Amino acid sequence: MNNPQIAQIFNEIADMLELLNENPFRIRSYRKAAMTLEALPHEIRDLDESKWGEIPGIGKDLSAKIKEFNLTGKVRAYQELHEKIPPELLDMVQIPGLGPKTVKKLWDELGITTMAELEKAGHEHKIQKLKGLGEKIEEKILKGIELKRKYKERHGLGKTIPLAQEILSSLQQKAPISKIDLAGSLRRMKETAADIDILASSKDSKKVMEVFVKLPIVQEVLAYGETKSSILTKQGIQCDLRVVEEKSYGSAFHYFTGSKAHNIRIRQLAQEKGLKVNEYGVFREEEFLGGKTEQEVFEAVGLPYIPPELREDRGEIEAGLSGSLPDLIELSDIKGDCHIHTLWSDGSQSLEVMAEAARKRYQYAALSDHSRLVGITGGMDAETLLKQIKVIRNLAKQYSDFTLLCGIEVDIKSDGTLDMPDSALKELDLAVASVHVKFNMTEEEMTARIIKAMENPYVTIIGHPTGRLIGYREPYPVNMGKVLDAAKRTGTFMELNSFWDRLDLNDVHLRMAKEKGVKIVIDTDSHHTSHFEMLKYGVSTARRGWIEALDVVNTLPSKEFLKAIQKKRARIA
Ligand code: DGT
Ligand code: CA
Ligand code: ZN
Repeated sequence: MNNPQIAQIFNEIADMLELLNENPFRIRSYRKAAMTLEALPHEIRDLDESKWGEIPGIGKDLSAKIKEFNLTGKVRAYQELHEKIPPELLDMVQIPGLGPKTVKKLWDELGITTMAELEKAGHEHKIQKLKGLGEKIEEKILKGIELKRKYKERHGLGKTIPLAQEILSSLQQKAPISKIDLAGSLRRMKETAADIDILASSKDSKKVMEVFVKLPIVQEVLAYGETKSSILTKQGIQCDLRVVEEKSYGSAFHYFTGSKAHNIRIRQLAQEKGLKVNEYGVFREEEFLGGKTEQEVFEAVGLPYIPPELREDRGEIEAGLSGSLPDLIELSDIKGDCHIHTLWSDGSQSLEVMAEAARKRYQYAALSDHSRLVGITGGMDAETLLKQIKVIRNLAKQYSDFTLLCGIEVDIKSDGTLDMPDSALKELDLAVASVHVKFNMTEEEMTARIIKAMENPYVTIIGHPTGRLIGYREPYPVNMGKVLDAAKRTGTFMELNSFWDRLDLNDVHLRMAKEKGVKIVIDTDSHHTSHFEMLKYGVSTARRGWIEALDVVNTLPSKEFLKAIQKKRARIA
């Protein structure tokens, strides 16, 4: 049991109650509890059971449900609700443009209970005729269905990595294992994965498999064998476990890490040397030459060790052969963060708490709340910003070992001007400028809009430059080549937003940026102290984009960093 699992159950209960038109107060209490759990900085199971009910937003009734789940792996109330509702309605709730209220309307008035029926009704333009809906929403729903189909069966890092870590540590605790590792696309830190691949070695693989198929997270056992088993977890994510002999561990580890394209290239290199490489080892004819470690595999084909994030056959083999592999950035290289929200806009914790949490991790950080334009985020106008600056500057004085900076996430309006006057922006240390509204522009218009924002001397960084939300919203159309050229010309930095459902810029764009000499800032976009953890996803994505520490501005120590962020203003202003 972990917090996200319980949060998901509570959210689904809330969705189902809403679909059944139940008491809004009850619905709200489930949603609030889910939010609390998602934001909790520690696992609730690590607290004493008697304390669960005291957590604000949980209470007696819901803590009893968590206990039930902890004991039995089930929540009766949840299962009973499931029986009353067609299962696909819950998937529909997740589609942009829909929500429990609209899904209920479609169910009541058009009798829609499946995704296929929903799509058909959309194509027949029946949705737009319902009261309160209309043509735009119908279009959005149809787009959402398509996107959902595209990402069906693929899961983001924020879902897979915590689950994989939980499975790894349960197996380590409960099974007789000598080695265990994450393989597949997750080890390569690809932004989405079809499944979780785990590799282990053991003297007693039978026992390992027995433990694996009985883990409490198992929903269904898909395959059960002595060397390979597969389970479907309660989260709906498949996990494969392979147990191999220790002498083949390295070659199996390399093989199952992939990617397939990379593996094919390695096999070809081996063939050219009269060797054979497969998941069992490196061979000449039938003679076993090695395979205990990945190093032995790479060495056999004349390559240095290639980090997993590069193994996509995007030039890493050539770079390895010519001795020009990049010296990839590491988590510990990051010295600061420029994108942090607080209660001054849509963050869920106070400015003081966020600053203190940032101090624990970084040498410097900028608090950067939203400007006004994004209505729902409760952003700041110029007057509020100036007030906030005073508060931050005052707080900053208290720190001797940490530089607290004043920033903002300012909206780029549809004409490319900013949602804050220069007279206020110039009081800041830096500004992240982002697009949050009016996504439906042509590529030309959007490109011009962002470039116009970069012409402003006070815009230090472009935030989440393509606006995508993985599995939920496609990037807006934008000519990245032109944007990056303008970034270079104006001395504007590009953000790599580390939040697992953004990872924006993506790996391909990052590599383009590097080639053009554009500098990157890796931010967390934290809205809660627990979000600083996102940094690891950002750094892995940077590694997938061949990024080195020297390509990233916030790897600089405080003094050099301050100089770097002042350079653009000094040049243009
Ligand atoms: P995914 O699961 O779609 O996110 O991506 P992967 O890369 O984890 O792919 P998966 O789970 O099908 O297989 C894991 C690794 O096993 C893959 O990266 C490379 C290796 N592999 C699987 N099938 C083949 C194959 O037919 N040929 C070669 N050379 N390698 C394979
Ligand atoms: Ca996989
Ligand atoms: Zn933003």
